[in-house]
Amino acid sequence: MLTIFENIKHIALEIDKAIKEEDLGYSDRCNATGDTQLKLDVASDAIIEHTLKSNRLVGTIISEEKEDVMQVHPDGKYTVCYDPLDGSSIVDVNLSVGSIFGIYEGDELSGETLVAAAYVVYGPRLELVTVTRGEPVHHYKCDRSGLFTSQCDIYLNEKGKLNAPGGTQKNWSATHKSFIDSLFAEGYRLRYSGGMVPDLHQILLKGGGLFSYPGTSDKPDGKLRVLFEVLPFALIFEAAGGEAVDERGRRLLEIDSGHHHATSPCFFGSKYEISKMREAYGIA
Ligand code: P6P
Repeated sequence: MLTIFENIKHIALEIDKAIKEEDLGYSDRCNATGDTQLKLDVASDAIIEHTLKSNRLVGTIISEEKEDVMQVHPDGKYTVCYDPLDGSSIVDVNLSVGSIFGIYEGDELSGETLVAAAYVVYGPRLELVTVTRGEPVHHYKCDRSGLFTSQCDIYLNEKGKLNAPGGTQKNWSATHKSFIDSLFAEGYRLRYSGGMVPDLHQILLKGGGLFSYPGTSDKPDGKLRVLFEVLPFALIFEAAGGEAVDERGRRLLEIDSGHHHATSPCFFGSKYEISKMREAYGIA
């Protein structure tokens, strides 16, 4: 496992360089869900594929940017699902973006087989967060020599102050709108950039709050992908002492992951905010 985290450090340095040096324009290709790919999406995907293929522990890789599953090493123990450059559409306005990795044991991909997760933040500083099931959430900052130096482990407070409400507000349910408004009425601060990685990283480092991407009238199953985005952050938030649930209040790590590109409504937060969500949604 650790060598996969070492691979991710190398990937982080390579993609960070690509973001700063390469063309931000669109390619002539679409991804698995029909979005036109940026040249950076394609470059980031290629960097990750090339690097993970060198690791014999990796049996299979699945990219959010590709339809097909890629067999790498037949005796490899892990399947790595990744979103190469999440939020890439905000790179051109110089906002932070990230890469997200879910490391699953075997070929059965679910919250139960997710044994580790990691994300990289490409921001003013290059940062990495990793977790192995049952262990604390580790945080690293990259120094000028390209070394990832360990910071304090990440823990969420019982209650936070930040509210990151995703999705088009005119398409929210009345229940969701009333819940989000109730947090603002309690004095929560709006913190939403449109990049899942920096928005969740901020809540983790600031000790808590709520990130939500609900089912909406235009996207009833939400927008965020289960294998590549939702489950990795669910493992991280639970390891940090928070909760990660769907719109029925079920632990995201226990939902049926469905097909590879399935999405799910998702709520990530400190315990207080998730209890308020359950109350607002009428969940026991
Ligand atoms: P909306 C970026 O496109 C992304 O997949 C996530 O990084 C982000 O949290 C979400 O979509 C933003 O979506 O609909 O709120 O703009």
